[in-house]
Amino acid sequence: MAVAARLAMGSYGTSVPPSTAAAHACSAKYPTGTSVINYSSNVVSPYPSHTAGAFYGYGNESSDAVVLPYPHYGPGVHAGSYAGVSGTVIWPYPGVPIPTKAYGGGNAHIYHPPAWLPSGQDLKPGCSQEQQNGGGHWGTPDNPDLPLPPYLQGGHNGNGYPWRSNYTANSTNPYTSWPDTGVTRKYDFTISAKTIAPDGVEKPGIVVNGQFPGPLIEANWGDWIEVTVTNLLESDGTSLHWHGFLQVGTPYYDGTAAVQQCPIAPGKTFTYRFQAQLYGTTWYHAHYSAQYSGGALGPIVVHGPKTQPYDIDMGPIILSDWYHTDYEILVNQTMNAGPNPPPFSNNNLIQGKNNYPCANTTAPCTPNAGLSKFKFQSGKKHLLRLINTSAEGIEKFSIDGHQLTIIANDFVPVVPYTTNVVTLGIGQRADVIVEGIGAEGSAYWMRADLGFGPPGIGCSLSDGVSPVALAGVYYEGADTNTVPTTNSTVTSAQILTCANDPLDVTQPLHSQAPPTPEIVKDIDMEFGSNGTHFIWFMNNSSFRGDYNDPPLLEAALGNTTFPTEWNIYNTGNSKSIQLVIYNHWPLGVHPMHMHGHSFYVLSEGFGTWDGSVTQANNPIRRDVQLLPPAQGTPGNVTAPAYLAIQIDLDNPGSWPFHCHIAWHISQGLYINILEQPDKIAEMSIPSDLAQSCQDWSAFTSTTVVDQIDSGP
Ligand SMILES: [Cu+2]
Repeated sequence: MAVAARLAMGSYGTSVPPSTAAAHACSAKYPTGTSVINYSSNVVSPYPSHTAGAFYGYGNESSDAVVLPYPHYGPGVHAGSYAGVSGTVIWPYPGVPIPTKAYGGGNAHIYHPPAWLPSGQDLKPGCSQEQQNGGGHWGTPDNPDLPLPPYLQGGHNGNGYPWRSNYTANSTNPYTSWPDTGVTRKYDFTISAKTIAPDGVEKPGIVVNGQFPGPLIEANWGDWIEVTVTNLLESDGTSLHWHGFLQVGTPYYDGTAAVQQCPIAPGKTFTYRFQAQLYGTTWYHAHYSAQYSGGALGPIVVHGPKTQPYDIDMGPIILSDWYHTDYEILVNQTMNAGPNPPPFSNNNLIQGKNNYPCANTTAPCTPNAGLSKFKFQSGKKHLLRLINTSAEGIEKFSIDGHQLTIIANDFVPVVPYTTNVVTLGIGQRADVIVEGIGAEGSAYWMRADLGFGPPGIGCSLSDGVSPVALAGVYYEGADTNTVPTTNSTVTSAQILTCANDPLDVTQPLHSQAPPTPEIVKDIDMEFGSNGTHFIWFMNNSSFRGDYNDPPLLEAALGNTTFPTEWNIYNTGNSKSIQLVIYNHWPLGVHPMHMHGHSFYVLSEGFGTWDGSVTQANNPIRRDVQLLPPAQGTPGNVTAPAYLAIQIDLDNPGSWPFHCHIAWHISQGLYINILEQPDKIAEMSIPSDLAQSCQDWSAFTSTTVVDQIDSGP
């Protein structure tokens, strides 16, 4: 009997969800594929150290001939060297040409790179905020700064801070004690389908409150956050996950469909309520199939102790790769990958915006749709809260001429360190302080680069047309339509380093040594065919969930016997587990994410882990870490890559551990840690969980849900 029936209660309404798709167009339509403008300015590479014409495929600007970056590569394995970066191009799809295009595409010369401006145009946007992003304020120059003093009103203010001053970044163990302010921050969200044009190209998006990116959730450390989510999609379920939150005591509100809850049925509402037990920068996103890649995501800021001085909190900066195709089509393509390649992204966005060279698409496209803009102040310190919300890509973030001081990775404040480029895998965050070194009236480029390069050398699967997102940084007095003319000092070698910074570069501010683990578990990660599809296997089992039967709710009923394909690792009452993940596939970097925990990163490397720990008395902690590809080539792997992590098992629940590449979740690169099931069975589960399963069960009894992927 399904879990919904056994948790049965309440009745199912019959309301029909309204259609939210609306007619939509930006102001200035460009006749795509026509009108070649004679453009005589020099086309410059976005990175000076790239050889124009070689790496990014700049052609002879006086003719139409724009060459592919590596036209001689057919299927197979090739050694290559690009502007000082050498590596192996791996293309395992026989008979299929590498679908990578030249930077700017075939008509690159009619746009002024790097921002794809038609000749003579400045940065006055061609789209309204409503047309481009469905409303909201992300990326506009008046994008509000966050409050000073750096926390919200409400709570125990008598002692100076709402979370009381005896809770600090250095001395408080953030995983065992946190304040309770008694304040609840309430939000109402709808999830709906809507045509948006983040880069000027219209596409069917999935949006939160009509916007992409969705609205900001803001709270103080120790506050409660309550979000009421209504699903306005016509025929799809949904759920929202609150990335990085511990959810101690509320594991049923973690928001993973088919794991902790049934999906929210069309027309139905579900209320999440959880405490901000950690503080810093994070995001929420749909955790139902690859829905978030269509836009169902937004940022979260939890104000906590200020660990370093800064003057202005610029708020979240959301970085994401972007696809011009609807997410369900991309998931279908992914699930049929193997003989065919997986999807390649079409663009990259900062705050949900970038321009696009419209001649490369047949979809309605507005050139110079509008870049994001940020106002800086000379001599001031700016806090930037970077978040990689991509479906597939690694983001390399920089601001021309500026140094970036990292003060937190994910939800973990760290001893500050300075760099000129920040690397973020999907789901990773970095809080960085940037000194306002610019003069009054000056303008600089901010860049987010997908680390574009040939497969096996590049960091992301971009089609190559527009792998760099641009935004303008304007100092006081500057005209915010000015086109910056600055260059990047980030080198090709840095851009094509597809890994997090070395483990010994930083240390958590709150020092913690991992205990001797009670459980040590190796997980072998393989890519291969199950007979019909090419998918991922974790210890020979590819995850596939059941939307009608979440294991957390089964555990709450005392049942701990599960189908093999749910990939459940029951750790019983053990206190800690060491997971050593061995990646045996030589293509692609995997951002491995754990729910309900920040994990210790013990070690990373190739071959077999020898048990040595980097910074053993205080290893880095975070909730996502990049796992590199195996060494060698398909069919001839010479050494697996490994990532050794450790988790304190102090949080009863069913916690996903998975790769955060949306397509890899679909393909089953996913396990669940079932932690302290005895305690889960003693929890009282709020009745809205059962109601949600009843609603989903009723919906699926009349509508066949085509579960084309693993589920969550
Ligand atoms: Cu992956």
